[in-house]
Amino acid sequence: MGFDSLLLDCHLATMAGDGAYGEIRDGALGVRDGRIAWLGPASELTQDALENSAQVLRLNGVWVTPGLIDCHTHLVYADSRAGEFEMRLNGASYAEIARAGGGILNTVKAVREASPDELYVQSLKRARQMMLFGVTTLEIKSGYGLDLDNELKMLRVARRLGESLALKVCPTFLGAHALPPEYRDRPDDYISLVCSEMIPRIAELGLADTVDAFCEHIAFSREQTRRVFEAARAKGLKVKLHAEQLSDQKGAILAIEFGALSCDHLEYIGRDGIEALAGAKTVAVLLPGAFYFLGETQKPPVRALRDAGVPIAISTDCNPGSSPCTSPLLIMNMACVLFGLTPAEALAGFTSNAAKALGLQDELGTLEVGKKADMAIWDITAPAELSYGMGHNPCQMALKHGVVRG
Ligand code: DI6
Ligand code: FE
Repeated sequence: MGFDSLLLDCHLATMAGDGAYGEIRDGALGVRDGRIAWLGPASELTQDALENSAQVLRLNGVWVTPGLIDCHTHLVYADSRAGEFEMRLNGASYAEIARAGGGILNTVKAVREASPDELYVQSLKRARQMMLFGVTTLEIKSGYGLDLDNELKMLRVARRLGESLALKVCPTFLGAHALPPEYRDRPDDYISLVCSEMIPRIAELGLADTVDAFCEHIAFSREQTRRVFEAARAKGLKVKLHAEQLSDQKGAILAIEFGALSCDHLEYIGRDGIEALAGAKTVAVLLPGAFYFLGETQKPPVRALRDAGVPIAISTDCNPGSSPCTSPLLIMNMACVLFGLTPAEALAGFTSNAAKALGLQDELGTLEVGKKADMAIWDITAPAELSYGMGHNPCQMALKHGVVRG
């Protein structure tokens, strides 16, 4: 029996099995019903498969990887924050700008003023740029609305992106991202709103399956974060956390207590946090774009995480304030150069481990029989070239559920 699609004349970086990349040189891959039905050395293909496949893609010796998964983004937003970039280069810090009512709150103002269509059109451009880099799955957080209607508006825009593009969108509710101006000096009241109104409504509408929070001295405390997680758990939603980005709040330890999918940033995580991660299934998501863009000097403890066997994902953190970036490949390069990841770890960070960070490892993230046939095709001669290039894009095309994306 033939396949719906057969990829020939290519090398596969399966990101599963033996070797850093799970390489199969001179490989072939067959797709049936949107899933990988067979893969292996081309020499082992049957004559029947060669003759009876509906579509045969001859790829001229390029590399095939799992479609990239960007597991932490704030891609839905309005307007840029180039003005703050200038302020920072004139001496102001990110935290100072935030305390003065700028930063995240500037984007909150812009998002509140934007119509759903405006927000969609601006975000669509960024989603399309990501897709040009072989991204097939994208997490998108809310968190620039900070009231029920505007958080719902953001989550609906995220859903609309997933419906209109050949892209899987995983929506996350990040109501506890910053304190909105109308709740100034009343953070506990705002957290009550998040817990008793926003989370139940979003769960009821099915607009997000995961809840995130920003546990930081410029955002919310560990006790406030705990309340958010309890409300999420009560509605059967999963949790993850912006943890230890600017200081060690012991947020990761709390998140692990709630079975978090991931703890993200982690520049300031302590020994106790690493130990907690070591004993958990939680993924460490590193965001070198924010580290770079904010001129941070404290690096996340990559070696300790690696030695502890913690799965490491990486992500663009695409957002207007700390990482205005839509290139996963640039982030892979930064992860290697700035954090010391190997190119194979960087690719795992955008594939197999990114899938784990979203709880999608049974469906996505590696090239294995039975998984969804989401793939990116690269004009490179070795997988390390993906991390090696700076600001390049060798992506030739991507397939979503086995279908070549236009
Ligand atoms: N940490 C970040 O890096 C982003 N959010 C967060 O909690 C930044 C968001 C922004 O500055 O707009
Ligand atoms: Fe973030």
